[in-house]
Amino acid sequence: MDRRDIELSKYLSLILRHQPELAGLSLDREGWAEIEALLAGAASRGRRISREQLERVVADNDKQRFAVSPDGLRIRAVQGHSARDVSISYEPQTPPKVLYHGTAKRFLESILAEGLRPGRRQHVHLSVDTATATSVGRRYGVPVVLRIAALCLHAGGHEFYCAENGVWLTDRVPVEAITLHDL
Ligand code: HQG
Repeated sequence: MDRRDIELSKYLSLILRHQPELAGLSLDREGWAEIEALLAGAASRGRRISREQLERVVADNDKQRFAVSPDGLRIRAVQGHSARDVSISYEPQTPPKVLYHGTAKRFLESILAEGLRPGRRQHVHLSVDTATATSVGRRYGVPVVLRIAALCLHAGGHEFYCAENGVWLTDRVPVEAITLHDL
């Protein structure tokens, strides 16, 4: 993706995960927005987006962050929301034995005291591989990767969901299920 497409991806993440009102939109419970309304709302605020560019950013997105409805009329972010109106009905799934969470070293003390919490988002985000977790952690400082005993948690009653783009979600992770993964 070129610089302009990356910039649009960031704008779509902002609107479709966090602050739809910035484009005059509201999202439904499943996170969907009308594409026409999104393009019109953005245009009226001085941001011109062509349908072609939007489709390219959805298709070429490195993390496949967005999905278009089968009828081509609506768009949503597949995970990562903080918007309160959104509550996507993810299907609970059995996770792999181990999942990873990338964070910054400076958060470690707090995480090892109280476990992983969703923060402003609706879920704790987990990945199947350490490379993704490392890059997620790097966004906030010196990265550390935590190994999460996902299958044990699941057996103990914790629900896990897998978003369309392969990111795993859960409500919280207690300290007992966390070990440090050596990078
Ligand atoms: C940390 C990216 C202190 C947590 C990624 C994280 C992901 C605690 C931060 C998605 C804590 C929240 C989400 C505790 C958790 N004490 N710190 N008890 N519990 N934290 O951005 O997981 O590129 O809301 O470790 O791929 O970093 O945007 O979550 O550092 O899927 O599409 O609190 O964002 O995707 O930060 O990232 P975030 P995240 P995109």
